[in-house]
Amino acid sequence: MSEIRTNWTKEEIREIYDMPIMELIYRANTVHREFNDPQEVQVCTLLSVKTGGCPEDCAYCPQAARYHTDVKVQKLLPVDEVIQSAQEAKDAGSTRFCMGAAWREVRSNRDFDNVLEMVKGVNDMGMEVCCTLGMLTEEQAQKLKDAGLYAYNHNIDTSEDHYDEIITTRDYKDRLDTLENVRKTKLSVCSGGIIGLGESVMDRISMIHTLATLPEHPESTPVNALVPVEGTPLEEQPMVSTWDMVRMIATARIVMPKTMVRLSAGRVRMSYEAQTLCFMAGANSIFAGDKLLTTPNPEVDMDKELFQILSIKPRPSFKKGKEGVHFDQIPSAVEHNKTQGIEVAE
Ligand code: SAM
Ligand code: DTB
Ligand code: SF4
Repeated sequence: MSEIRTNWTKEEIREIYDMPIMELIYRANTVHREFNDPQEVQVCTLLSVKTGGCPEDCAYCPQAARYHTDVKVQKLLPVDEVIQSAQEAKDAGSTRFCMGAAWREVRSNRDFDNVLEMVKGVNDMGMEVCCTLGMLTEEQAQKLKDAGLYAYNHNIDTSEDHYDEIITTRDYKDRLDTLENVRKTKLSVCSGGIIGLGESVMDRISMIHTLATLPEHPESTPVNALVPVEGTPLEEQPMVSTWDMVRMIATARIVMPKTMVRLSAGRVRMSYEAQTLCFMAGANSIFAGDKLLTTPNPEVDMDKELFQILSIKPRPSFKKGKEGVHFDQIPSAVEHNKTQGIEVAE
């Protein structure tokens, strides 16, 4: 059995990233099979519950108020509308529902109280609930957890060195502090980044190194390919190649064997064959639904067809690792799985 290590060096990670691509995919797939069911892929749905008007300056983001994009500013959605969307996502086969807000940070106010209601409602439906709301204190993380949150997404986005080229309105340490606050409450941690921001290969290695040397690996790591949006400073960035996505996913899989590696933004421009290579390289999670937060994603029917071709089965909610030992913190959801006839080991 390969070891779970948090002491990787950048040199070791670079050696993995630079392997001949077929060797890299083979190694990543071997690690993947050791720790995960290779036929199982997690299906998550994203919903932007508060869109646009964000005060931050993330150079990739269509929701930053200072850039002139087509995104229409929308205040927080009503709770019942969000629950309705979660129900539709569940009916379409999603087991994780991720709510995103174009906020710099969580403010403890009426909007936050409404988000807590949304979390409670979606958790009661038996879905894993995830939020991505910007920076968070430990106290706010605890409130979310108490409401039934399962995971919190906060990306480091790129390397510490490249970070200042992309975001100036908060620093790298703020991001790591939020991850630490989330970890302290024992919420599941989701953190990854984006490629195609004009970073070097060493920046990519450095980003993976930061994630893989956290005291505990994130339970999920999204690998996003930049979706260049007109009006943002990165609108002219060239398309990320499939080979680069495969290298990132395979490297993340090898150094963080148990982590759910999510093939995230950018899938809309990938063929079935390109996505298949990503699954072989160890990706085991996707966002489904024809929209991410504000940009397009493949049609649900296309994903269904791809899953059929590859005999992939969606991963049930609240499952932890290959053996299917589920998280013990949300009993109502566990009960739900049983009533749905989803087999989970106790
Ligand atoms: N405002 C919160 C924050 O920044 O943490 C949550 C929402 S934010 C949109 C979530 C993540 O989406 C970002 O950290 C970034 O990794 C990703 N993202 C945003 N725009 C993107 C784009 N154009 N292409 C790829 N990923 C993007
Ligand atoms: C993540 O890493 N990717 C998702 C999710 N976490 C929140 C967001 C992708 C957003 C892509 C641009 C958009 O649709 O606005
Ligand atoms: Fe705001 Fe998040 Fe977009 Fe940055 S990534 S501009 S914080 S919504």
